[in-house]
Order: sequence, then structure tokens, then C-alpha cells
Amino acid sequence: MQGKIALEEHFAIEGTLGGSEKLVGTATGWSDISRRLIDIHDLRLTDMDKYGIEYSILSLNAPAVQAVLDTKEAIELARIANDALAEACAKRPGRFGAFAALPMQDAGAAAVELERCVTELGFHGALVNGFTQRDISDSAIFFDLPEYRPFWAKVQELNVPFYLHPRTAVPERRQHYENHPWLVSAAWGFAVETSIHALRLVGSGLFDEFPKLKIIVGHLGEHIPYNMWRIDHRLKKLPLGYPAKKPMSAYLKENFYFTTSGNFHDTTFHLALEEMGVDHILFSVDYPFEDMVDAADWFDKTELSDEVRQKIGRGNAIDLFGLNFS
Ligand code: GRE
Ligand code: ZN
Repeated sequence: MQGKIALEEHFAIEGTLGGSEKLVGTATGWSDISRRLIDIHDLRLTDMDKYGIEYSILSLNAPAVQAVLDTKEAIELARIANDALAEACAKRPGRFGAFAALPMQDAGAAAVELERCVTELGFHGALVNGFTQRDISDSAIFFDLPEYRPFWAKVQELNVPFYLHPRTAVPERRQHYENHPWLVSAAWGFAVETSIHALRLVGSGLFDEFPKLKIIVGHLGEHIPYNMWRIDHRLKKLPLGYPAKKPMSAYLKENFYFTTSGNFHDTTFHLALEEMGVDHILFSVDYPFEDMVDAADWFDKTELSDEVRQKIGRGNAIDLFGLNFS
């Protein structure tokens, strides 16, 4: 399919590149990935042309701003990264769009930066790498906490999606991964950390207060579609203080959008599609941690009607971000 739009596509600046190196390790092609994280207009664009991706919404790598302990530094880093991204996108506005990196260490500053990025720089929303650390390494602050309610009010007011991207548990909180480093990141831990965060947002009643919020989650929903029925089923029997007004699945289907980033498998895809509906699944790659050829070859061939493939590959993104594409 030509004209695809992809939305979990990462870049890095010199100051954030090291975070990805720690995650990827040296044995797995770091030199190629690092080159591709820094590049925007060369290798990336060549691949986009080759694999039918017309438009990529770019976001800073992980964990970047969310792992900065000093709040003032986090605010500065987000600004620097967002300004760099705005400049890169301005060179090819028909091919590249942007998600803002946000200094979630300070909910007020994050709201101000998001507003600046959306209203002054034309960004399409934010991509945040999971919980934020603050002040000490052994910290993990989740965004269902009351201090973030004014931030969410701003997200809803600006009417832009918020992409909740994975990060690993901080080293001080990895007892359950002990002696199993392979579990910590993309193979499993990313989905654990991100799905818990997403379910915390729902369970906190966030979407009762702000029913128009739109949250994007990658990797075909970070295991959530597989368990949506069971969550509802068990919470009906044992609510255990669940404070939201509706069943979990109601918010997940209404307020959430799942992308195909890094999860190019028919069975998983069709399950997610069936649970979420055709309007709430969108194509993505997760470049350069994933290869565009894998994402595109799979997506172009998976069994779908032309109409649904067009929606998931392109139309849903046009609608969700109000893109000025035909
Ligand atoms: C990511 O999406 O951020 C990512 C990493 C490291 C490995 C895989 C991956 O940061 O998808
Ligand atoms: Zn990613």
C-alpha cells in the first residue's frame, strides 16, 4: 500500500542517544540504529519511499526526558529536542510531523511545553516514555496521580493525542526480572510497564473527568487486547475499589488507539482489531528499532479489505490528527 502514515518513529539528539544505547546493547546492531536515530532526511526518507510510507510522525527516543532527575534540566532538554524536531520537520512538512517530548517531572511545565509545541510549532500531540523519574533514581511517578489532572485538562483542551510509549522499570525496581535481563525491555517488560500505566489511567477515573482524551499505545496494545474481557469479568466479580464508572473495556475502546509498531503478526493483529474496532488501530513501524521492510511487507499483505487497509494504514491517522491530506 502506498501513502501509509506511521506514528511511532523515533529520532534522537546527541544528548539523548545514550539512553537507547543502554537499551539496545552493543551486540545488536547499535551502530546502524544510532546512525538511523540521528538521521532524518537521508536513510529514513529513502526507506519511507521504498516501503510506501508517505508521512512519519517523529518522536524522541526512550527514555530521554523521563529519566532526567533534575526538573529544570528535563524542561530544558524537552525544549531543545522539540525545537530540533520542529526544524527538521519544517524542511519536509509533507513527509514529517512531530510529537512533543514533555518534562513530566513538572505537570505545569509539561502542559506549557505541550501548548507551545501544538500552537506554535504545529505538533500533532505528545509522545511520553512512560512514568517519569524525579529527583532520585529510585522513583517512578505515574500520570494518574492527582498532580497531573491539570495537565490532562490541557491535553483535552488542545484536542491532541498522547502516545504512551514504553520504558523499562528503573534498576532499583526490578526484583521480578532478577537474573533475567532478557525480560526487562522490548521482549516483555516494555509491555508490562506500559500496560500497567494505561490501566492505571483508566482505573483512576481519568476518562470520566476528561472523556475526550485520546491515548495511543503501541505494539498492538502492549498485551491489553488479549485480556480485555477478563479484566471486565474479574472486576465485575471483585471490584476491589475500582473507581471508574464504566467497565475498563469501555474506556479502552473509546479513548485508546493501538498501533502495529513492532508487532507484525496476523493473529495478534486480528485479535486487537476485533476487540478495538477498525477506527482504533493504526499502522506504525517503531523505526529504527524495527525495520520498515518488516512492518510494511507484513501490513501490505495481511488479510484485510482494501477499505480497512486504507483506514488502518492512513485514513485513521488523517482523522485522528486532522491531517490536511486527501
Ligand atoms: C523503543 O521503541 O524505544 C525501543 C527501544 C529499544 C528496543 C526496542 C524498542 O528503545 O522498540
Ligand atoms: Zn518505540
